Amino acid sequence: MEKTLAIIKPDAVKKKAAGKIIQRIEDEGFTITGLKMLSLTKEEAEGFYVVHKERPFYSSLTDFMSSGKIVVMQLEREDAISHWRKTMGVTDPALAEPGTIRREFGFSIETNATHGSDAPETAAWELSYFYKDKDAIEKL
Ligand code: 3AN
Repeated sequence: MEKTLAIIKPDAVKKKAAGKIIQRIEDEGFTITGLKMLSLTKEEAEGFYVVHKERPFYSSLTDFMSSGKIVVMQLEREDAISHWRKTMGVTDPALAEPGTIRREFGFSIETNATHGSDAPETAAWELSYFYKDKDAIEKL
């Protein structure tokens, strides 16, 4: 079974959509094998999104991701990475297919309700960021 990291972002937690999103995850056949609610500091959000460091939205994105509680999950399923990304829809909720989580619960390209790893290497790194070795970021 493949593993991926899913995050319910602060916008979706604030609008009380976390329960519906978790239900959808289970309906899609994922097994939730890790789940926790936490708040990221600005520095932790910067560490998580370090690949976007040079992007113009890095500062705003990391402010947003440290603006409230998030729900972090480890999901398992066959093709978990691609299936979770398909279930979320594309980054911009306005362009996401009807029926996807971002279309239903996202508000903007930044406040788009959920996160999902995009490849096996990223999934391994992102899971370790939250579930094993938080200091891994310092090695980057
Ligand atoms: P995805 O999460 O769909 O893989 P990425 O990896 O390109 O998208 O971007 C990571 C996060 O950065 C997105 N989930 C979104 O919150 C934010 N983001 C992406 N593009 C923009 C943008 N043009 N303006 C503001 N925020 C953005």
